[in-house]
Amino acid sequence: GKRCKGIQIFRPFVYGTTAKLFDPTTNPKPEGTPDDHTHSWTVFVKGVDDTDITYWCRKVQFKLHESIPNPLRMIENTTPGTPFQVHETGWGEFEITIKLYYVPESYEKPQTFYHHLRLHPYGVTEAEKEAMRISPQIISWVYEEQLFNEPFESFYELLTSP
Ligand code: SLL
Repeated sequence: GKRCKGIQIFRPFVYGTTAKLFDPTTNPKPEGTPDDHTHSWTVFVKGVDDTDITYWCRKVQFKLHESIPNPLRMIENTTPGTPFQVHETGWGEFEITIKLYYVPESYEKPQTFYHHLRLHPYGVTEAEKEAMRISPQIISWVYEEQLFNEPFESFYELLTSP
């Protein structure tokens, strides 16, 4: 195939973590969770407002801390419009390596991002404290735009067909 010369296409997405402290009323600890685990958390990659991204993003690998069983998690075949995500429990913060794999039509190499799993509310504003009192979770989300530079013609069609 041929590349579309001079064309750049951006596709927005969101990635990040959401964590919740275990609490008997708001977030009870599931049976069998190790005693030292203090939080449940999720790391995800998804479309903005849960729009589908599976037409350009084929799968996502999350590399967790090596203290966690099976730290390499490959997530694929999600229903379009639902996040690529991993749920876990634990006690500590660490850097998560997120690797995006693109659809084969793109001929793009996988791309790596790094994201800090945030469990503790530091540096929060009064407004954020109030929001956390109502819905106690620690959110660390990043908005990103995936750039496809001079995409192949067949991939360009995939990207731009409704
Ligand atoms: C560090 N920040 O760099 C620490 C590591 C690791 C967190 C934190 C284990 C969970 C499990 C867990 O929460 N690890 O046992 O499944 O040394």
